[in-house]
Amino acid sequence: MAQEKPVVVVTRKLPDPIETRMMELFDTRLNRDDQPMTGAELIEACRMADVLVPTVTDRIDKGIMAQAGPRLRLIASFGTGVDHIDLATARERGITVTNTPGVLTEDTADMTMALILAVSRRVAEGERLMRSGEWKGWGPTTMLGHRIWGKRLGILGMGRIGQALARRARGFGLSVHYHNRRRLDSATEAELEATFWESFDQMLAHMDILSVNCPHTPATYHLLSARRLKLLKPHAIVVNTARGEVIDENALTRMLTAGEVAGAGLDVFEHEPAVNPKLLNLDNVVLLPHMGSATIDGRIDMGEKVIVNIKTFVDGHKPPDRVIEALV
Ligand code: 8YV
Repeated sequence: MAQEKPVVVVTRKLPDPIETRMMELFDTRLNRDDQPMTGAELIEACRMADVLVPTVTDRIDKGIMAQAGPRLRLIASFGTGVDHIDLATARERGITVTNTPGVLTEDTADMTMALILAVSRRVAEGERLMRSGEWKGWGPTTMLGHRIWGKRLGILGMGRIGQALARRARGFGLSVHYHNRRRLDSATEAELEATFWESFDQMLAHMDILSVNCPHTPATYHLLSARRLKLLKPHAIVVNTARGEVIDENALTRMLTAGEVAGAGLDVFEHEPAVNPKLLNLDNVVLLPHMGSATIDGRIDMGEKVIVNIKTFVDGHKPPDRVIEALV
């Protein structure tokens, strides 16, 4: 790899300045029409590439990696979550994996706050009413939502995004509660004025708003199971800008339909791009197409991180955003 430029296969269309820079630096193969790759195309990409740049829409599982060529040494994922990559197999096969942490934090926290407001204050419903042409004018008891000031927000997963959400939430008068594998250090906890709940179950039973901000791992799959969703108060709302798999989507849909959960703001889904069709008919639900981090600024920052990770790797150094280091 020292003399020749490494072959870098990018699975989706990235912002123009990123693609231009990648073309200058590497022997880059772009996906100009942005069609997600089929399994066969991904296998072909893994065979020919020194470096693969996938996104959340590419499932790089054991089967795909088993057919990778010997030259594939780095998977420089364009995104923070790495649940679409079989990390154990990558490690066994000597493939380093990197991601793009940190640069999506503020945008995703903004979108989480937007969903909390949209669900509580019926923003999407009001907008639909205006566009339907059915609005009959102001009324003292029409379109009433719920005040968020003074309510309790429970954050599941107090990493970068959870903490950025907590900072925003305080400005909106919410009291911040959280459950996390590890408790924050006392200085951060004090700065965020956040209350730690060791028991997720107990936290659920006391919250008005629950926000999911943890990654999807085997340990967090369906963490919000039917049993746990039942612990929520009936007036509680659930917001998810992390990964659909953390919530049992069918159970949540049933409970929203039955009025056992008051509302939900969902940016992510268990089987993307499929969405439980029953959700589409519910007025108390705001649905977004996985756009929590979708700002041009964020996408360029992500692309720059991908470039730094590849460049340091091909120059023989340790890339900064290693999720795993290869075993061999
Ligand atoms: C990204 C995300 O847009 O980075 C993540 O983990 O969920 C998204 O915000 C997507 O993953 C890009 O691959």
